Amino acid sequence: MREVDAIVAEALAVFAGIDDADRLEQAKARYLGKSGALTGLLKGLGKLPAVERPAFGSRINAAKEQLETALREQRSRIQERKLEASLKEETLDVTLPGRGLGGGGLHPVTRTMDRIEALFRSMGFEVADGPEIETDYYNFTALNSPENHPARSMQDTFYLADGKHLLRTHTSPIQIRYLESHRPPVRIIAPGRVFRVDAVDATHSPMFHQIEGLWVDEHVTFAGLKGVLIEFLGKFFERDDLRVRFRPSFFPFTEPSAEIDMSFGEGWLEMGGAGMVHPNVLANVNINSEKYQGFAFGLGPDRLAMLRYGVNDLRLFFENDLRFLKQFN
Ligand code: 2NM
Repeated sequence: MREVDAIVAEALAVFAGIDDADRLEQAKARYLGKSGALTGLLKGLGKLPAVERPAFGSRINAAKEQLETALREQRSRIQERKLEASLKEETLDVTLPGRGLGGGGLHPVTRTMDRIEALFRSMGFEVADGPEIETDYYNFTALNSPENHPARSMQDTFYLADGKHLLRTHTSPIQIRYLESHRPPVRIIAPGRVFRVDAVDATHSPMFHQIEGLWVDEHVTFAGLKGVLIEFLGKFFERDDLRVRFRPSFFPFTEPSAEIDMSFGEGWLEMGGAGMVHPNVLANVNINSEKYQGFAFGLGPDRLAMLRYGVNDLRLFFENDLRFLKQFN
């Protein structure tokens, strides 16, 4: 049997010479483990004369504690050295600026809508909003659309499965809702998404955008309508060679009605529709059409965006290919 002091001295020397955490635990097992050297001495305790046992036992316990303390110190020394080494090795300069996230940007149609809204605001129009899911009443009936009008067919309009709702086919329901809660003078634009059953090609999509305008007051005239639209188109396209033309047309909600055409240089482009609000529409929102008149118009922001940015295919706006969208920011 080896002397306790000799074992302790040996263990302390061994521990001090180890610089690896796993090997240190293995060394610990050799002295303090189940079949370790100190544990072996403790097992021999029973063979000693009874009077010597307490002193020997406490001597061994003191030795154990001494080794445990040495182990703790050596563990933290190993950890410290490891940290120092990795700090020396990994050069991390925390004072460098971060890489940052890629900057986002607004969609070209959103930018166009914002621009249109700003121009109409400068002419005294408020911006109104409303739901994309509508009822038959707000989308058609209140707008003087006859029960058998083809626009109401399943071929043209998306109906919800509940049989009560549809996806608005224009933003006019916003105007109706606004007129239910506001009295003239009313001067608003209603921008938003609209939905029609349409095959997708370079100029058609089942979802597109609209901005409708409405001005209701005493003495509102068709001449005023022409003035507002010519002013708007001139400011939007920033061109002094711009010509605007009003062609007779038909809409259930306006009378008279017109198509708005525009030209810079060759040919005419159809920009939207317009007209004087039909007396039946005013009656539906309890406005006396003997006293008040209104004009209304509808514009296609997707089309305006295509012309402004020189995009020849509407589908590019809704495919969300970043290679396309990144060019606008
Ligand atoms: C258009 C063309 C003509 C229109 C009518 C109304 C309302 F609600 F006042 F009756 N809002 N928008 C209108 C008129 C829309 O889009 C081509």
